[in-house]
Amino acid sequence: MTSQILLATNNAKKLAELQSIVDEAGLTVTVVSPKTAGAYPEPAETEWSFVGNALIKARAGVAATGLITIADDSGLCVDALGGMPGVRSSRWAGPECDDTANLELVLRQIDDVDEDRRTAKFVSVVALVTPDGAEHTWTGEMPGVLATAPRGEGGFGYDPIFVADDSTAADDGEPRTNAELSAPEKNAISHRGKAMRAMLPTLVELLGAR
Ligand code: ITT
Repeated sequence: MTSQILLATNNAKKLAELQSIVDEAGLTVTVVSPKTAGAYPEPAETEWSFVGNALIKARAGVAATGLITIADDSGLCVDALGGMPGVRSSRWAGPECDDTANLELVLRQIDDVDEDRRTAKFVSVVALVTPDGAEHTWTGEMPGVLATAPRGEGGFGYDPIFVADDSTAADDGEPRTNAELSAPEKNAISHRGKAMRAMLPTLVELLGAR
């Protein structure tokens, strides 16, 4: 029997990333989104930690659907900005702003920062909450540096300005941003890929026990 789990995200790009990681692991599980599970009010992300916000999202999903629920809270932590935007990543340029406005603001804020100090990391916390109230979290990180201008069309969010330490250069030797990687290349080294893969054994165990 195929089990259903909920991925509590309204970010379509994130959903696709999470879905492909579950698929790659060969799990016989149908992953549903809040849209298909029956929309419920999006909870406010009121915590100042990735763990706190990931748990808020996963708990809301379980409460609304009764399904085992996975949620991700993630963001970009820039060393020269004291670790911000961090949990504020999706709203850095204001509540109504889009990915382009957010990344342009970060670029302006570190305009005068020397190349060797433009270090940053993506962080993802994946939370899994079960209908009987068990809660688990896993953290993944992707260190890298910030480019001086956006490059590439793939990914989402801050991907066009982020060059991961584990990314391989293009054929001409130029470093590639996350937005210049294929989806499988990004998943293999990403913060969310790492956290999700760490979560899979627990998911397998839970589904096996049902
Ligand atoms: P949900 O809360 O519905 O999952 P969201 O996009 O609002 O969707 P977050 O609150 O976790 O998700 O905010 C994550 C933000 O961090 C996201 O909007 C991007 O700006 C940034 N971010 C996270 N992971 C990223 C990635 O892999 N590539 C680029 N930017 C990323």
